[in-house]
Parts: sequence; C-alpha cells; structure tokens
Amino acid sequence: MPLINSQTGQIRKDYSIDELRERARYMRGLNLLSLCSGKSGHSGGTLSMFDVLAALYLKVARHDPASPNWPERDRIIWSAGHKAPALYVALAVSGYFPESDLARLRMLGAPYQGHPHHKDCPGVEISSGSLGQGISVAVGVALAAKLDQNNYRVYAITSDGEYQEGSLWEAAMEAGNFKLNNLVAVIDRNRLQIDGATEDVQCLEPLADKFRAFGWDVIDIDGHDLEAILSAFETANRSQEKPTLLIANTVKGKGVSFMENIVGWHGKPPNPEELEQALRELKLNDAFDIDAFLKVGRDHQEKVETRLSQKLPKFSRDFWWNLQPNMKVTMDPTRKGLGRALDEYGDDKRIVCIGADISDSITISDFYKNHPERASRWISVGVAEQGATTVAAGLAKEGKIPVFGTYGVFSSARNLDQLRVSVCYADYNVLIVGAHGGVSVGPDGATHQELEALFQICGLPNMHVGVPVDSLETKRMTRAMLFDITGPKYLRFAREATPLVTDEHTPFVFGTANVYRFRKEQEQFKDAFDVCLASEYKSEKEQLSIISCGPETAEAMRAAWILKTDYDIETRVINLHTLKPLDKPAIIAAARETGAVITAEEHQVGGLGNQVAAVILSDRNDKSIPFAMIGVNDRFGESGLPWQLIREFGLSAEFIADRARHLLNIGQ
Ligand SMILES: Cc1ncc(C[n+]2csc(CCOP(=O)(O)OP(=O)(O)O)c2C)c(N)n1
Ligand SMILES: [Mg+2]
Repeated sequence: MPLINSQTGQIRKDYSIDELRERARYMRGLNLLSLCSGKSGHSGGTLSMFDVLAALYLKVARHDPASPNWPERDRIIWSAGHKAPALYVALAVSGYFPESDLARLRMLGAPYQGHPHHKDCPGVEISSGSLGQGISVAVGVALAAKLDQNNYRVYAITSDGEYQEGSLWEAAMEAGNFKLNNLVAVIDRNRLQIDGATEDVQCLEPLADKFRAFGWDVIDIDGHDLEAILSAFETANRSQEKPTLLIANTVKGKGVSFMENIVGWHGKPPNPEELEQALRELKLNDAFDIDAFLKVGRDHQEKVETRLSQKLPKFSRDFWWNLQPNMKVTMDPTRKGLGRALDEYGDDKRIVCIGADISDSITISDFYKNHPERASRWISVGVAEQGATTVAAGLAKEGKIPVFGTYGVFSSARNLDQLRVSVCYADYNVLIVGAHGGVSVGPDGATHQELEALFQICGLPNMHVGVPVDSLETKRMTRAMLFDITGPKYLRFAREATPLVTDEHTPFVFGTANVYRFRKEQEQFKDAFDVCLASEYKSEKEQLSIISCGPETAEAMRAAWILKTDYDIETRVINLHTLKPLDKPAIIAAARETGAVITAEEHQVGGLGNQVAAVILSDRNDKSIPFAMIGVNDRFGESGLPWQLIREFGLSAEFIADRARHLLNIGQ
C-alpha cells in the first residue's frame, strides 16, 4: 500500500520497482546535497538506508504528507536519530515539504535538527538521538495501537551499533512477550559503527538467533535489493503473533565509491568537490541545481548572523575573540587535554580505559593510539553507557583506576543509577568523563549538548567534580583525578576550540579556585590578567565578582576586560574549576569583599549558580548582595554553529557584561 490521500482514501502515486530504484538513487543525491549545505552530519549511515526508505516511505507505509497527524497512519519511528538527514529526505521526497528546504540542515532556527525533534518537523514521529531508545518508544506505540484496536503498523528504524545498548534488549523482550505482530524493526546492518566494525567493537552475532530466542520472526535480506525489501515487508505485515526483525544487510556509504565501507565517513559531510564526484557516480550530474540549493543554506545563515549580531549587547568597540589588534587568544578544544593526559600518564598499569564508540571524538583513544603495549588495558564496550559504568565499578573494586568516557549526556544521565549506586554509594575510584558539555557542541543539537550534568552529578555523595577552563587545565585536572583524588570523580569538558587562558605557570590545586584580575591590554589576552590561587588572593575591593567554570570562564574574563575598558569597573573573575568539593572560602570572600556577584555557566542556569547562591546566603543571612546568574534558561539546546549558539543562548561575554551594567546600575 503506497502513499495515501487520507481524505479520499485514494493512492497518491503507486511506484513501480524501477521507479523506486530511481527514487532511492535520487534520495542518495539529495541527502548528500543537504549534508554538504549543512556542512556537518552523517553520510555513511544515511546512504546505506535509501533502498529500504524508498520502499517504506513510497510503497509500504500508509501515510499522507498532506495530513502528517492522520490518526490511521503507520508510525515510522526513527530510533537511530543520527540518520536524521535520511529521514528528512524521505519526508521531502514523500511530499511533506520542499526538497530545497533541506539546504537548511542543522542550521539554527531551521526545523532540521541534527537529531530529529518531532515538534519541529512534520512527519517526524519522535525525538531521538540517544541510541537504543526509539525501539522502546515503538513498543509503546505498538501497544497503544493494540489498546485502541487501531490497525496502524509500527516501523522502527534502527542502526546496528544501537543493539549494544541494554535498553534495546529490554524492548526486544517486551515486544516478543507482548506478541507485537504490528511491529517491524528494521536494522541497518552495515556492520560499521564509529570506533570500527561492530564485530570488533562489541560483537552482535548471532543476531538473528538472539531475536528468535526473544520471540521474534527474523527476515534476513540484502538491504539494497528492492524486490527482497518489498517482499520482506509483505511477509512481516502478515505476521499473526510475532514482531519482526528485518535485518537489512547494507553497505555503509552505499553508492559512493570513496565512502563505501569507510568508517571515517560515519559523521562527515562531503565538501563541494566530493559532492560533485559523488553525484557523478550516482549518475545524478544534472539532477539538481546545486548552486541554487546551496544558496538557500547560505541565505539562511546570513539571516541568522544578522539576527544574532543585532541581539548582541553593544559596547564601545567589538571585543569579540581575536577581533582587536591585540588581546589575541589561541583556541584549543578542552577535550584534547584528556587525550594528552592519558597519552602521557597512561603507563600506570592500574589505569584501564573504557570506550563507548566515540573514542576519537572525546580523545580517550589517545590512551592507546601510540602505545600498542596498552592494548589489553583498553576495553571497548560499544554503545553501552550503563554497562560501561558498572564495568568500571567492578574494575575499581579490584584496584584498577578505570576511566570511562563518552558524551556528558550519556555519562551523567543515561547511567545515573549505575553511577549513584555502583560507583558513588560504593565509593569506588572511578573517573567518569563527560565530554561535549554545553551548547557549543553545535550542529548535533539538543540530544548531544549536555546542559544538566552538574545537577545530577554534584548531587551525588562522595563524587568529585571538575570543570576545567581550557585544554591545559583539563590535562592537569585529569592528572589530579587519576592520581591525587581517590573515589568517584566526574570530569566535564567541551567540544569546540575555546581560548587558552592558562599556561605552565598558572597555579592549579584541585578544590581551590583561581582568581583572575584584568590589569592592562596586552598582545596576548592571557597576559592581560594576573592569576593566583583564591586562597592567596588579597582583596582589592572590586565592584564585581564573576564566578564561572569551564570555558565560560574565558567569557567571564573577557567581560572583565569590557567592563574595565568601557566603565572602569574592577572585576574579580573566579575560575571555580572544582565544583565538588566547592571552594566555599573563595565564594564567601567574593561576596563579602566585592559589590556584586554574577555566576556564568554554559549549563542550565543554576548548576553552578544555585550552589554559589547557597554558599553566599548561608554566610550572609542578614544581608543581601546584588546577584545574577547567566546560563541556559530552562530550554533545550539546538542545532547551530557553536559560536552562534553561544550568542543565541546569551552566554558570551557581552551578555555577562550587560547583566553587570544592569546589576550595578550603570547607564549604557
Ligand atoms: C546513547 C548514545 N550513545 C552514543 C551516541 C553517539 N553515537 C552516534 S551514532 C553512534 C554509532 C553509530 O553506529 P551505528 O549504530 O552502527 O550507526 P550507523 O552505522 O547506521 O551509522 C554513536 C555511538 C548516541 N547517539 N547515543
Ligand atoms: Mg552501523
């Protein structure tokens, strides 16, 4: 049954097999065009899916682009959220929105988030991006259909790396147990994930046997053979009592010779030259007006830039990073500090690193890259954050120093109970790394931007928490956490390159904040500040303190520069790199000795700010002090370019300085 007009019940268009083949090829091209325009996103795992998608969206599923919420529509649930560009292409080609709109992929304010959000985009059934969850949602949707005696069918689009997640196996058990014959899970069995081949990262086979044992029917097909795909769906849709797993054996990067079966194309878009070559190979040289398509994206970005620069609070000049002839900074991603530390200090035989399939991205793979002798101390669990956390607890119990790292959203929340009971209650010596803290993660969007970890992690008894300002401090923090701190510890850092504001002379003591004081403009931004341990700082009775952590501290320093230059205001900037234990004396001194306090965090507002406020209030319960908090205001992140998002969410120095001039009642 193909695309339907839900008003009349008529078929919109009935595609022949040849037409579906042509559509699949066309969709591959459109997908690459969209990725090229978006300048980020996943090529490999989208290209592998288009034969299945052409069949499903244009022939098999009952849905109506003119009525996306038609109650009787089949539900196509995308569990593998990173395949979002393919989802958008399937919807556009089905007629949900114009194909040219896909040029706005992953751009701020566009509905095409890096990982799909159902509220943004018609035809998107669920919000996903955290692997292994969508299939459970599909079980819920299939159960709802049974409860309502509704005949719609539920299709779950899954990727093979997802099958390493424990939650997926809970769903598998439930679907078998509840005999959900209205559910078909399609697995894109391309055999590659981010860290390599699935069977090397964490073996899945024998997958079909496992699912049969869980009460499923399994159909194993060539995922690029349209006849086989259509016939598999037909069989699955006749099932009387079992859910069906449709194993679509595919080639990652299918259709483009230089992408096929290459791990590196997992999360990379083609550049314009690669796009042209790919379109030639797909025999789509003349299928698109590439310039007109890419212009839609450029125009969108221009509008975003204009809006953001209008929104940015104004000062006597443009104080943005590296725009003045002096005050230069070098940018380096904080995440690199972790890799450098593990590379340098990893010889200690107690250290065991645990990877969860994003090892290069968070740099934890530097532990073994140049050290083959450490191979046995590298444990790859695959996409399995809960398991990784408890495996780490077991290793620590036996005297190892386990380091488990992944994106902060997955290492602070998905595994929170494991952290709470098996790591923190047990008080084991485990280092948990939470990468990709903050909105500056950029185009991957909300599901990958960790903005809540400080709430979760700082609330755990026995935990130690570090949020270093730059890559060098991240390296020092990692060293301290490996060797000086015993017990549970959490290290939060960011993705994007951010200013280096420390050097080898900058003091670093875990648990003791640093004070930065702007003195005078210099060639190098970093040299314009004096820095010392908060415990050694002598008050200069500054008008303001800005208390911050992580790379946001560099924004606080830049705010201090702006405030001194434009308003002659002296600011004490506190780099509170350790959030647990909190350096209470540094906070109390700031509140007692300076005229006002602002906290600044690239996090939901309060993760840092509430803690600082509580310390100040308990010290000064008879007096008040002007106080304000800068952070993300109870809102999920979004796709966009990193520095666009810093402005969109009001986190840059200009917003801090603006808040200061309001707090201190200074005219503009
Ligand atoms: C819970 C969770 N952990 C980690 C990630 C980061 N991540 C995105 S895609 C991916 C693996 C992709 O491999 P696979 O599932 O095989 O997808 P495909 O090959 O189809 O692209 C990972 C680990 C995530 N999105 N969700
Ligand atoms: Mg895969």
